[in-house]
Amino acid sequence: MPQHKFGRFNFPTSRALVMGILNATPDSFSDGGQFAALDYAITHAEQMIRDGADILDIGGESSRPGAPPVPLEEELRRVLPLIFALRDCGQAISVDTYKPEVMREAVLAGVDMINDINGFRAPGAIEAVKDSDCALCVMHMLNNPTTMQAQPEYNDVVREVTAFLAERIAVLTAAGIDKERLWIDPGFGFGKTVEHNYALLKAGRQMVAELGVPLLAGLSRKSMIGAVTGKPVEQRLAGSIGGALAAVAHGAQIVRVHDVAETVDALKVWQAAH
Ligand code: 9MG
Repeated sequence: MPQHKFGRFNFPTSRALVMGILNATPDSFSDGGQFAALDYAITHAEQMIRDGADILDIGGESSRPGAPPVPLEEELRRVLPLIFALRDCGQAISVDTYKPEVMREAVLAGVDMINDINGFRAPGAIEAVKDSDCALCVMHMLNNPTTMQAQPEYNDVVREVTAFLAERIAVLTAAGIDKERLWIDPGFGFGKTVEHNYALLKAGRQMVAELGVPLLAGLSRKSMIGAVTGKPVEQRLAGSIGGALAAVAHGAQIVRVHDVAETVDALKVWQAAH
């Protein structure tokens, strides 16, 4: 049976996987401090596991447009205790970071995926992950989180994003990284208008066929959902489930979501109907 090698795990290719978003950003815990934030994140992770998440994606820095960068030491302080608390939880652990030093520590701590919104472009990023067996998610982003949404422009968004991903795959494999470890992600909302996002969503299968690498899609609660539904971020559950199913219909093998229980149920019904 064909499988995705994913760090310590082998996942079937016969169904889409659900990656639950686990924020280690203690914004709402300024009073309770670090331990309250850690406790809350662990409780949230345990709930996502009960809800059927295949992968937990731990992130210590928000990538929302305009979000301030987090210093290295602070990101490590947020992320590492969570990795240690969760690495033996039975599900795969991914770390969302673009910092090579965080990648190194995460790899040493035994995570299964590094999810880099910067496509492993930072100096030292490739060296940090090269000798591990982690899966690597290579995402496209135009510019950086501070500037990415300032009038993004492409002549042909699908062609340009595909070319970027092809170049990153070539660089990573030339460095000795097995192509089987790689995942591609068009980076919905990262330097794209609503039209760009939907053009990329519809081009999922074409990108997978062209690049020969499986696709991870993250649309959950994003503005591309709000633009179509007219709903604010806290009312985007149904739209996000629609987006997750659309992404899978267009070839995604992992969907990165906030609402794990609802997405897992929707995908079970989807799967039963195929
Ligand atoms: C961290 N992060 C936020 N949005 C994301 C997306 O769409 N894909 C990936 N891989 N990571 C994301």
